[in-house]
Amino acid sequence: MSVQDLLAGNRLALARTLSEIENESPEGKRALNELFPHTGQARLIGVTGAPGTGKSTLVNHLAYLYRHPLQGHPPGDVEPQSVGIVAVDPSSPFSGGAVLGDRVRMRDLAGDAGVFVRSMASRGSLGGLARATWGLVQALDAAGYDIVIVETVGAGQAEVDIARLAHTTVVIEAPGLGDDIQAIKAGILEIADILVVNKADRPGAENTARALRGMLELAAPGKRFLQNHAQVMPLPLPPGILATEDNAWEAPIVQTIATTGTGIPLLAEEITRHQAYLQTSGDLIHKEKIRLKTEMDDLLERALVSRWRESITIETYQTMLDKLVERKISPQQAVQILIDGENL
Ligand SMILES: Nc1nc2c(ncn2[C@@H]2O[C@H](COP(=O)(O)OP(=O)(O)OP(=O)(O)O)[C@@H](O)[C@H]2O)c(=O)[nH]1
Ligand SMILES: [Mg+2]
Repeated sequence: MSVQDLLAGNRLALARTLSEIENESPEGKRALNELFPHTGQARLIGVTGAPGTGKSTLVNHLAYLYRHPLQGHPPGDVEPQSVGIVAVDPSSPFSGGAVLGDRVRMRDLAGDAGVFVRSMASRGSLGGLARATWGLVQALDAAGYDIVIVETVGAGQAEVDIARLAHTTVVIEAPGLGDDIQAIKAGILEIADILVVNKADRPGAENTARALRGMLELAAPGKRFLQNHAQVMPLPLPPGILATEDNAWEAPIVQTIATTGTGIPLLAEEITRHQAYLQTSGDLIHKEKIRLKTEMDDLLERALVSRWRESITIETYQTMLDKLVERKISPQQAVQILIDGENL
């Protein structure tokens, strides 16, 4: 079972490699190196939102639509697209029996060779989760899935980071959760390329949509910035494209009923429109650069910390901690000494 098998479309090889990547094993790391030149082809869609807003149900319908394009008519996709799904979904994993039994569509997807679903329990550090998700997405991309969808529970910065892996980020709200305000707090609106008000069959959907529209209008018009942590990068436009408010992407608001599939073709249409926008505006190249920079920086930080750890003994570290507690040195001085490797 090798990377070659994975590239040739062997599902078992893919499943095993995904486990190695998730465990950050040496085999997993090796596989990622070998797979990397084969990545960069898939369309990456992030779906995030508060718990229970209907993300999994919606992702299923969306995947179903990509598999059966003639029924739902997403523009541009006449051929069925293969779909890889990563669900970072601790509360209701895709593989869970109850969830599977719940949904007809899901059973339809289960037997489909053009669909690969991987759910990942949230464990360990959140940074580790983002890193593992990145790896899984790269493997599915290299395995040739046309579309890779990542579902995360939008709760904090780590989820925002995970969502940032995507070319198109879909943020899901539902009426009556009172989470439109929370969404702002979590910085989630900032990352939304498309906003969905799911559970449009429930009362209050109109109000939620209206509240979101109000918030979007309050936000700076003409979003010409890609946010990367605290750093904001202005986007130099490719030649021939003028930075006017006309060609800036404005996040549309789509109302859906994920349980019946209502509104999903419209959502697919908006996703296609956003991805066309990324191509023509030059944002795709910038997103790609920022994505790769984020990953490299993260790995660099980890590598430097572990290299540093190897360079000092636990005794040195402990002594420094003792001095700190005794208030003989300040935390800044401690760090200085530990990094410079000065004798104590
Ligand atoms: N009425 C109604 N219920 C919905 C709709 N979409 C999803 N649900 C229900 O909402 C519940 C949660 O749906 P999920 O798809 O599991 O939501 P989720 O956002 O993936 O949940 P977590 O992964 O646990 O955060 C399920 O009982 C769904 O059947 C909808 O459009 N209308
Ligand atoms: Mg879910």
